[in-house]
Amino acid sequence: MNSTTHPDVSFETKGDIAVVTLCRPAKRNALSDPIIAALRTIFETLPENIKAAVIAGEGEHFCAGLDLSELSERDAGQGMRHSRMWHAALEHIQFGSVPVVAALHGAVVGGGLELAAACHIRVADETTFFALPEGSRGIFVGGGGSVRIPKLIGAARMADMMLTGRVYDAAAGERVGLAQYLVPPGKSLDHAVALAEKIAGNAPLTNYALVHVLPRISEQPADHGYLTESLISGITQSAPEAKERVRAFLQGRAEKVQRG
Ligand code: 1HE
Repeated sequence: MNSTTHPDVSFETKGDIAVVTLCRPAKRNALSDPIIAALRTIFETLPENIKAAVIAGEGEHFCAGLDLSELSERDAGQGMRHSRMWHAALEHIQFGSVPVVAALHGAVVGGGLELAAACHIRVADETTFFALPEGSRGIFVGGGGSVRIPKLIGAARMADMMLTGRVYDAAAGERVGLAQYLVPPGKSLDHAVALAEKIAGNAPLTNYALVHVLPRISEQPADHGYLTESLISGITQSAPEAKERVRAFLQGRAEKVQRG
């Protein structure tokens, strides 16, 4: 299947994996309002057979952030509503029906980093660089970056990126937590798809718990978190699929944990 909701975003499926690609390379995949709307629609309406998704970018760069050419005419109220529109779209990625892997290369800057931060796993190739140039443009993040990025790297590093224009290369980005995987140039999409295929093989309830419950637990006070954990733990292990998976291991039919 191959369909699009906007010419600057492509949607393809590979079995039970969806691959969503920003296709505006001439503008470095700058995120226009129609692209944000298309991402929302895609993640809000993923077909039921899709078990995991990948977001990638066409051309030399993953994404140059907000389309700055759309910024000039907004007043304060419109600016706030615009930011809320990004929030709603990226919520459908972070808290949608499946885990999402970002395949990064080249520029992952501004709103591009905010988009990547809404995904569950980030794979960077060695050409990747991360920056938050909003500071030098006289603006602030508006796509949820101030909530999500400190959770990856801490508020101090995010403030440094915005105050000083500091750019993290791929290796430094992986070291501080902007990406969880670092792969050779040109390999991030393949690696992301391979991870998505692995994720798609998990029990659906476990994936649901990781997308919807883990981030909530991490925001709860510890005693609430332990209680929520016990509830989701009981629910996941009661599923027939979990019982069969444990039985398969005990009978020597399941994959073992391998040394990394
Ligand atoms: C753009 C954008 C954009 C490129 N909006 N048009 N983001 C930024 O401040 C990053 C701005 N972009 C850059 O710093 C560079 O473009 C890159 C490092 C990403 C790539 O450099 P390069 O040399 O490969 O490309 P280029 O020549 O700078 O750009 C090619 C074209 O893309 C050019 O247009 P052209 O018509 O002159 O060919 C650029 O103007 C255009 N372009 N980036 C619009 N961002 C929810 S709040 C989020 C807040 C933000 O994200 S603020 C934006 C942060």
